[in-house]
Amino acid sequence: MAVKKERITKETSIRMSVDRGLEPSTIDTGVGFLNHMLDLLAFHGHFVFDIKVEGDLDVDDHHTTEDVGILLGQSIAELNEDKSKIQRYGTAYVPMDETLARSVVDISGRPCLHFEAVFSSQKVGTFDVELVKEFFYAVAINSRITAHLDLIRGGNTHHEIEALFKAFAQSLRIALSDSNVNRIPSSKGVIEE
Ligand SMILES: [Mn+2]
Repeated sequence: MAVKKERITKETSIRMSVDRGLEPSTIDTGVGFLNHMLDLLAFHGHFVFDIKVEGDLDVDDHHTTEDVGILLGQSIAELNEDKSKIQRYGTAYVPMDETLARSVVDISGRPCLHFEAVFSSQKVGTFDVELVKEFFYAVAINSRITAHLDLIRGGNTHHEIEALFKAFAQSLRIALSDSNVNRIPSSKGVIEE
């Protein structure tokens, strides 16, 4: 069942639908590079996104990027995956040519982001590279997922960011995939919602 959300503030108006699946996504944030990264995230994470944003891009890309992260995190949290069926942990290393990124996630119910990436430049096209951390922070906190993202080897900045998004997507897909064990993957017997 798709999670549908709307969020309207003085900075952004966002309409978003998030589902699991392999169908193509429809993404229009008004920020080309962010569209590209969200498309990768959906594709490699086995998500279907329908996202439409009207943001204050005359200021910069900050509010749009952060608010999409907030709503995406909330939506992922509300997908209501059956916790007794999921792997819970996911690890992925993803190379993008000369660059290498790693993402390790825990569907823990305990929001936490460790983000370590020294990017080779501050802009990709018109996109502020510092917004990558803001995006992942918003997703992790609002989805209540623990995520450790590391850029292990850098090079081209577009590649660096793309590798991080693909690694995060892969790790999330693994963590949400079927464990084939009908048991909550916690010795405590419960994963906080
Ligand atoms: Mn690319």
